[in-house]
Amino acid sequence: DPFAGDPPRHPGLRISSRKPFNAETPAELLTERFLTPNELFFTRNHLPVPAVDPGSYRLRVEGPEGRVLSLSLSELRSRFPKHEVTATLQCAGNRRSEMSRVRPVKGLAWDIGAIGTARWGGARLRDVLLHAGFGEERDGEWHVCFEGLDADPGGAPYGASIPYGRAVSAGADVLLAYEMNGEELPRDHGFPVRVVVPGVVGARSVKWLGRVAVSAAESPSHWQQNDYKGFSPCVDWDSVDYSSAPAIQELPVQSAITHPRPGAAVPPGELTVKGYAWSGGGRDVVRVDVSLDGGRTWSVASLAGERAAPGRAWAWRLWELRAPVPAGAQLEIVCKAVDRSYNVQPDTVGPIWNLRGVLSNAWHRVPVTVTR
Ligand code: MTE
Ligand code: MO
Repeated sequence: DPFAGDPPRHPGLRISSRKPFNAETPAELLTERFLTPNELFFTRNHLPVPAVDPGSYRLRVEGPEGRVLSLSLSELRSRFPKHEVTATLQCAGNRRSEMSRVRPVKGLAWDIGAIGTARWGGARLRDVLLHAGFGEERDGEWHVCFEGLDADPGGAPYGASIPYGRAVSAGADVLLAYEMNGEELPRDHGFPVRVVVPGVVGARSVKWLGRVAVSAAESPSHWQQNDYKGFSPCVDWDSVDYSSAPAIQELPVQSAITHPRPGAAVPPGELTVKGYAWSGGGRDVVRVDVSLDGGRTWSVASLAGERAAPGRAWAWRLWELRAPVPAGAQLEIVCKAVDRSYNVQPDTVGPIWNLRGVLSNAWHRVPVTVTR
């Protein structure tokens, strides 16, 4: 069993597959805290968790003109300043189960919990690339490719890439992280070193990082080339051409209701609706609208937490709305967020349906009964 060496997991996680291990944070726990506790943070593994010995671990960074940098964990910690970033990671497939209710899709049946927020600590990728001999600018199109130490039975590692400009940008805050919420990275989240690309789909934040290379082409990995792309609802498995669509990087604006849960019965009086909202690319969420009647009338939710520096809003906003609800009412609670660029969420999921069930960000709708 290639998964026999996987680490133990918290029993509170909602499991969507055991081998490889995939599990999400239960919705009601998502907004209990601004920072998601490590043991409850969603886990998205495509392969067995590699056993990495921190003493012999080396990160291979391929510099210009064939020069290779090999960094031990202690060198990564001591040679580069530690930088900390609070960032939300979201899987491209978060909320896929709503999409598969329209028509079946291929992928894990995530509810709203394939998202979480942590305080990540590590070296800036920028500092490591500059140390390896790369410059701030590079003419032409370049990509920084990452390889994990996890590999499929044929030996192909998990891999992904991001554009060079994002990788070297000081403002993009891309990390080679060795800490998560003040602790060393847990094994499921990439011990000893992972990439964290704030504002970008989780798939590019490569865990168990083994190799960094700069290339004129995007990562040749299956997960960069033939997965994690969006398509029209008219595209099916016979007609799909993965080379025709760009790899997902920055994610669209997203929000969801964590409390109450669909189908719940709530007492009459004052109801507190809670949820999260986030947008990709560092665009801050400027407003969350909530409706209790399926979108006919709206109220503005209050956003908790601090506003981030412009263009660097990497973390979600938790929000809350208190409203009186009459005995016996049938509510359809809806939320929708607006980001700094005035991007909004689509009202229904049908028109954004796609065969892989990614980018599912329609208004979140939660039917609830008020008891008598
Ligand atoms: N990195 C490696 N090496 N292997 C993986 O399977 N999964 C990716 C990304 N990095 C993955 C990986 C995907 S699709 C997501 S959404 C995030 O890791 C999830 O990170 P987490 O498990 O720490 O939440
Ligand atoms: Mo993902």
